[in-house]
Amino acid sequence: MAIRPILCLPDPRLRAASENVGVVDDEVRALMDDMLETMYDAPGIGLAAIQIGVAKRVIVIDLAKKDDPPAPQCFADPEILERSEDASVYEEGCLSIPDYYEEVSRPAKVRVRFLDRNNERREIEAEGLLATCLQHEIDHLDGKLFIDHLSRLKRERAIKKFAKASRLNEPATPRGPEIREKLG
Ligand code: GNR
Ligand code: NI
Repeated sequence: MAIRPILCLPDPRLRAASENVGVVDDEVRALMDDMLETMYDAPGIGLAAIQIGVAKRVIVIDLAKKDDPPAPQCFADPEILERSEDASVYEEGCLSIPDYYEEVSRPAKVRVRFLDRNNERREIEAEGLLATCLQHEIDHLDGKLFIDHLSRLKRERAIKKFAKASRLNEPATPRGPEIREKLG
């Protein structure tokens, strides 16, 4: 098990589409374990493999409250089979977009087919935070981020904030460290 670095905006890998795994074997299980450890360390309630740079359709989620025992859930090759007409709004955040939170409206319920940690094909009907989290994570597998659901103005503000931060940290820029400090 290992905690792996989480990629942040504007890393282009976050925009890549991930590939199906087909079968949940020991290698995929090891990936799920690293993802859970990374997610708990962050901490977050969900993580998609691409957030640690692995372009495979694997997601982990744990919605247990702080003082309750852990309740890890692993999903490989998830597919949304059905979405409800009614929407629900949650304030979302993303470990790949640190310190940025906005309300997002999504279908309130989804039916999802997936392979579990034991490679068993399963189907769940999710609602509430699980429905939102599954959709947020499945978006990651398609290179989509929660800011893509916001107005263009809000999305561009968020992107701009991170573009600036990454320019200032870019070692290849001609700016010296003393100027970087002033700008930071
Ligand atoms: O930790 C997370 N919290 C969260 C809150 C509301 C909706 C979705 C999420 S997922 C996020 C972790 C993350 O970035 N997963 O991709
Ligand atoms: Ni996210």
